[in-house]
Amino acid sequence: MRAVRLTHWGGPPVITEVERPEPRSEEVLVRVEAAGLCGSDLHVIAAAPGALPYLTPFTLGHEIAGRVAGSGPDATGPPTGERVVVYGPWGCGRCGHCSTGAENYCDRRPALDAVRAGTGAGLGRDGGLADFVLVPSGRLLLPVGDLAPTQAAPLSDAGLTAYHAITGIRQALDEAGGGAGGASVAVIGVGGLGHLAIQILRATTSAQVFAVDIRDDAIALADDCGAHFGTLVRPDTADVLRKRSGDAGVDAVLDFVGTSATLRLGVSALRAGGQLTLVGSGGGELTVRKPGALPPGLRMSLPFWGTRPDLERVIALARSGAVRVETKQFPLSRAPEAIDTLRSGAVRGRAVLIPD
Ligand code: FEH
Ligand code: ZN
Ligand code: ZN
Repeated sequence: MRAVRLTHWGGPPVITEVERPEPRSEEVLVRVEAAGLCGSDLHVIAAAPGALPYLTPFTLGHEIAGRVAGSGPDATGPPTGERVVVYGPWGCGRCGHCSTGAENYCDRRPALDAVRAGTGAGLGRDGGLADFVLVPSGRLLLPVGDLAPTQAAPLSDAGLTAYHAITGIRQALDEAGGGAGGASVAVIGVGGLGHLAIQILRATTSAQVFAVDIRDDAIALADDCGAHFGTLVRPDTADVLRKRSGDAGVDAVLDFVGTSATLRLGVSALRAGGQLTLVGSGGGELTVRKPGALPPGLRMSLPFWGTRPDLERVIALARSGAVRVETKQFPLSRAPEAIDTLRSGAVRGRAVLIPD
């Protein structure tokens, strides 16, 4: 089978012919029908030797949809032929967090990384930029019904991460809902995650949604996704957002970029007691000091990926038609081109690769 593999740190991903894995014990083999590309893939590809607790070579791809193609004798989960998405954070499956489906916060992650077990598919373990992917357990597979695979795959990472980030601001939105204009949320970065966050906010909250990006076509996408207002980044963007929110400031900011500039913009637009959620891995920094310039009562969170119950909910939203993924599709054979296109910022929505 073909697999897009990181053969050594600092090298380019290479489409390689490898043995199709045989599922044993609880393992399940999935025939990949679509696999999304993520900004984190770019970070993994660019990582210096030793920066990540993963051993090369391994196959990339942590945003996967396909059909169950076989399973080991002790496997559970969806039957052969069922179309599924892969829940990507592969935890120990037994600790306090994993037992509630929050394998994204597995208590044993350091120990798993120490034995080079990796974060999950495409993140130290062989992932789904391939014809097949081997999943450690059927508990990591969620059925998607009649969703197209190119719509389903992005839900497992972009959709799940956006949904989980929004669960963390619901309290701030509920507390603010009684205000004059109701609650308001700024979505900074309208890419693969941001465009889905806008749709999830519109489908599950009554908040006013304001989108911010540096690209005209991203602001147009935000509008298509139901944002009440969109603006390019300008020197006065924080003031523009504060005015839009009724002068007090927005109740929550979802920063899907995560640079020092977007963090500064976020806290400048927030009202007192507001919630800043840092999702993007832009490597930005924010000085937290008292006394200081941050809004009083600031609440901050750094969510990571999402839980299995979150993924069930975002699949249900997509199946209801409330969430639709904007995709730019590539055949698997053009994976290097897809990666370069993502890196150049030229992907509107999410890049998805399809085994050709
Ligand atoms: C995965 C692994 C490591 C860092 C970040 C991520 C995200 O892409 C998951 O959504
Ligand atoms: Zn990702
Ligand atoms: Zn665990």
